[in-house]
Amino acid sequence: MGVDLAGLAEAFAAAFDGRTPTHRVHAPGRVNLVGEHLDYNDLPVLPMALQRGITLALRPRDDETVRLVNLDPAYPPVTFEVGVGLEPDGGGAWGDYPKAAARELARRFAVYRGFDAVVASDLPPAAGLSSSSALTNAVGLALCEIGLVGLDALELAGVMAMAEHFTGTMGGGMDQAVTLAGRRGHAARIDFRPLRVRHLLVPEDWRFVVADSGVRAEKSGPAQAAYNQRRAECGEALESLCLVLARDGHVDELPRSYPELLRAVGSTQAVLAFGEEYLDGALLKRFRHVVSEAARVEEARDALMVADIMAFGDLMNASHGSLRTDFLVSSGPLDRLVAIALEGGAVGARLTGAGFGGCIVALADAGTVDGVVDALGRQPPPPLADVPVDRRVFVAEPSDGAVFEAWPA
Ligand code: NG1
Repeated sequence: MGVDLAGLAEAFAAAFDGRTPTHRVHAPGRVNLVGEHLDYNDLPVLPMALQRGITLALRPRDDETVRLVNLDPAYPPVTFEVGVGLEPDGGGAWGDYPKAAARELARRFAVYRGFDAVVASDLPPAAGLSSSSALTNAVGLALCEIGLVGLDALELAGVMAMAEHFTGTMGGGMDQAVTLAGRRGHAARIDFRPLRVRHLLVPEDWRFVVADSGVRAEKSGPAQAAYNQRRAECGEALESLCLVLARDGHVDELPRSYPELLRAVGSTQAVLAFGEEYLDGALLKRFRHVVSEAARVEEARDALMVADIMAFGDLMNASHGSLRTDFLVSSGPLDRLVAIALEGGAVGARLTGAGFGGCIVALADAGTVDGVVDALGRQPPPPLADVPVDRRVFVAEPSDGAVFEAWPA
């Protein structure tokens, strides 16, 4: 895999009157190792940027027009003017992601200058590897550089996280932060409000294997509604529990976020016990996932720092169980891939990203990783039966965040 730059330059010339690109932008996808559906609850997460992502070959223009030609013919060309009046096309249109970046940057920084670009990707789309954020961030970074807006990676990540709500998905800020600020060889421990990234070295002999289920979790139809519903349920659970705890004098002040609740009550176990006492049904399940997953992120950070691969694997397994039974975002195909990875020798495996489809991530060491890749490769999920193995299973390399640079001569 990887993007062929000569091919991109040729495609650029073919699309834009024989001209040559002047710049390359690359924004990586990401795989989340643990901490799912926590970012929009203001709780820390632990993803890493991938060696695969979105690449743009581009040339700035002197007006506000953006013209994008995607190398994948499934995505028709898109043209728009940078400005505050941009509206989403809806229905999962791929052009909504670049427009999201352009509208937000026009609104906040009065950028106007557009560009022509050819877009290439070596990420599977809608697979929980954050191809949509990679595209939004690549365009956002390009507009900032061309428009001389001096934001650092995390400032831009905060802006892009809000920008992406334009598409209708009320996501958190994980994808934008790791895509822009990831570091080669490291996972990123990301905190929110305020947004902060700490880079944690991934032990040299750990291997994270990504495998695609072939079930697309398009954030346009049901997956978007289900995602937004989960977010709303997490908020409702928090609010109703905090009101009861304040009313009954268990906390001095009304907590207004999950981190505030955890701080006010003092321990994960006590917060979970209050949840069991005062919540029920779907709200209890969503709450239990969020609070227990937050504890797993802390334990996973510790396991990473002392290179305890078995402990990290156990936490991934527990995360998957919680996402399956309490958060209800797994599926038969994802559960099957997790089982295959474990039978193949992985020490842990879980769905990664929002769920509903997409990919799993499994952990193995350097000595056993080939067995895991073989097991996953040998048993393709039915929608991917004819897809080459390197397009559905690969070993993730912790990679750097996005770059904007002169077109390589
Ligand atoms: P993916 O897997 O890319 O759909 C989504 C959200 C994240 C996060 C995860 C679940 C967007 C852009 N991304 O990611 O913020 O909430 O789900 O942990 O909405």
